[in-house]
Amino acid sequence: MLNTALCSLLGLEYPVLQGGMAWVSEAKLAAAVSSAGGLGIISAMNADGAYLRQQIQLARSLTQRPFGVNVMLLSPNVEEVAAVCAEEKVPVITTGAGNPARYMEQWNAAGSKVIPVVASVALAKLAARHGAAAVIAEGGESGGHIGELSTFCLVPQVKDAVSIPVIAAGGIADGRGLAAALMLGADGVQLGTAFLVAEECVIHQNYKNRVLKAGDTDTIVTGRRLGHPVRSLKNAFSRQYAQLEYSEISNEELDAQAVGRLRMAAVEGDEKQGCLLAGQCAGLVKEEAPAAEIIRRICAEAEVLLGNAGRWLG
Ligand code: TUI
Repeated sequence: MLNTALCSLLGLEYPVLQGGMAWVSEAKLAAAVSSAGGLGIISAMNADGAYLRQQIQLARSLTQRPFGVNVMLLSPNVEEVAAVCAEEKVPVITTGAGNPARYMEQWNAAGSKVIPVVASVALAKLAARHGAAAVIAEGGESGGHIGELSTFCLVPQVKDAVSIPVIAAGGIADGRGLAAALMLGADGVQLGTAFLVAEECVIHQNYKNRVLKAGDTDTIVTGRRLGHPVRSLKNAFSRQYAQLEYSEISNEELDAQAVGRLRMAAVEGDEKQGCLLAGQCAGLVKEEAPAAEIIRRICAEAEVLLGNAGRWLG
């Protein structure tokens, strides 16, 4: 049985978080992950406070276990969403795509455990100073908005810099990844891509099929020109966007190309013109399964690997 500092901090059976992914991480998936003994997370994405409140209430009706909300700090509704998290006393709040310092006092006062996603040692230290309960060190292997460092290099450096638990994210989709993350000093992992194919995940089947079919070189990073690199599966949209980044099109026009593309992929199932966010580990994701099975399989695999690790000694 895997038992880390993260399990006791958050009251989990398994040291596994489900990433907060726009149009993916809805109450149904979050509740399934939490009920299975991991930590499910609802994505507030760019939605307003009313949507988030309804999702929180839905999750509360579906599971007795703790769950989290992910606040995307670039959201136009971030102030409203931050206030709803505090009012609803959400057990865990994760943040992404920015510096959460200005909200942390409010969230800590509400009794929430705040766990920012960090892509650097500097932001990890800052988060710890502002009272973070843990940090998620996310490497650039992950899907969606990414930083510069790889998981392999980021996690141990963050571990050395802070004394709170560290959760590794980016590139982890099986027991080997979980075992390796623990060896790098992590106290748990956050998985995104692996949960795209959970049975409780509401995204369109076309999106799931693209993830299931993906190989090792099927992701691409776009958006560097605008300062927000994003990893997604290669398709007509992402290839065309990559080309436009090197054209003379204005930044405003380039930005406009991306509007509505996540919804197009996740809700409409447009696998050519939608933006299919996924990490480099998509090539490891081979079959649909209930969230509980995904978690149990990955943890069981890691337990075997860690149990056998002594054979390399002496
Ligand atoms: O946030 C994510 N993944 C996301 S957000 C998203 S929506 C979006 N769309 C267009 C542009 C940007 C976002 C899609 N996927 N993951 C967590 C994450 N946070 N990854 C990397 C970071 C990060 C990067 C730099 C966090 C902080 C940071 O530093 C900011 C600072 O101000 O120091």
